[in-house]
Amino acid sequence: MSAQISLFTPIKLGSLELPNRIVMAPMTRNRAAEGDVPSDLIAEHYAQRASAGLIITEGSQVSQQGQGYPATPGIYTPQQVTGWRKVTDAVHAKDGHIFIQLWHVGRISHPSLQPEGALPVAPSAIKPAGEAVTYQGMQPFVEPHALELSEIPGIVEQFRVAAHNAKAAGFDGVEIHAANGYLLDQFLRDGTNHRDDEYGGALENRVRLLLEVIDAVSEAWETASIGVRISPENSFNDIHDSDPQNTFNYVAEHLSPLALAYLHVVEGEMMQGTKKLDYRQIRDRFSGIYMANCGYTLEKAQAALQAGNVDMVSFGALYIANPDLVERFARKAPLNKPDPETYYGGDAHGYTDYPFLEEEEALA
Ligand code: 8OZ
Repeated sequence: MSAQISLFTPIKLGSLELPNRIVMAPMTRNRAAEGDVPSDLIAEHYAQRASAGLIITEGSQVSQQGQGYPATPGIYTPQQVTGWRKVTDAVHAKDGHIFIQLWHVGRISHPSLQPEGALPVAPSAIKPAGEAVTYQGMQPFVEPHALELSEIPGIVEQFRVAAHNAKAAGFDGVEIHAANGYLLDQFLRDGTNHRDDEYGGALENRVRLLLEVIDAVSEAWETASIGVRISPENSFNDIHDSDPQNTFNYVAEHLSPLALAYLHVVEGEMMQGTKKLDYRQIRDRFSGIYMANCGYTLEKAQAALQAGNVDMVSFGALYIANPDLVERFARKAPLNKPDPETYYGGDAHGYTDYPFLEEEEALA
């Protein structure tokens, strides 16, 4: 009998030996303390989920300019690094593994969140449809400032410094957020990138900033500890590409030689859960670990692994409500239902108070 690969088959990720292929997906929860510092509550939340093969933190802005929502934790001040150190210590104390997601939102911000009320930055001066989430409530997006060629090294520098900070904070690796309509994705997709310099137009140019960021991050981390997240067809944050299959086949092909930790792919429309592209084409162009996300269940994940379509699977909403998702999957136990009312902001309720299976059994 040939052993079938399953979610419970260990996997080597760079120098890490992960006990399973179940990943906690990065999720914004807006619970950082004053100064956008990760708190003890955040440390408890992640430590509760340490049995995941890998935890990827919520997006952590690489600068104040990179912030687009209230109370998201940063990775650019000494206090934030100290806060994240508590998180990594708490996860490591439970034998978990944790990467931090490095995030710059680009145009998905608002002057009220920016240093000195400045305009958010983007590849081109194209205003997103919709509203920004601010401390004063929802406010219409503004037309962003199109980055001058001379300003682009400053963006790369923000990621370089953040990568060093992530090392000081004790993470096992970093994930570069190039998905979901944020800055790096705004460069990749032609709906938001109308530049006519070496960062726009041809695919070779649109992928340039991502490659420069990876290069800068690899000053602090070997590439085997750097993951990249993309979302080829996700329209969240009013983004689109005229030829997503070709664009992201190209991205996968050009990331492949870098020997990254993994390529993390949001397969489909994040909010609707629909899927149109052929993700096998992307997977086949990337020689490293392919991590899939978007609407996977235990059954779908096992089938995708066995078909050879994926190597690891990340779970979002299921991880909000089930700190012991690994055990629940292993025992095919019932799952707690997440409450969308407590996703963004608030306190321990809906964050660290979802029950573990053993607590439920003790009460039964
Ligand atoms: C939902 C709400 C706020 C942020 C992403 C960081 O989509 C996010 C995000 C999602 O990557």
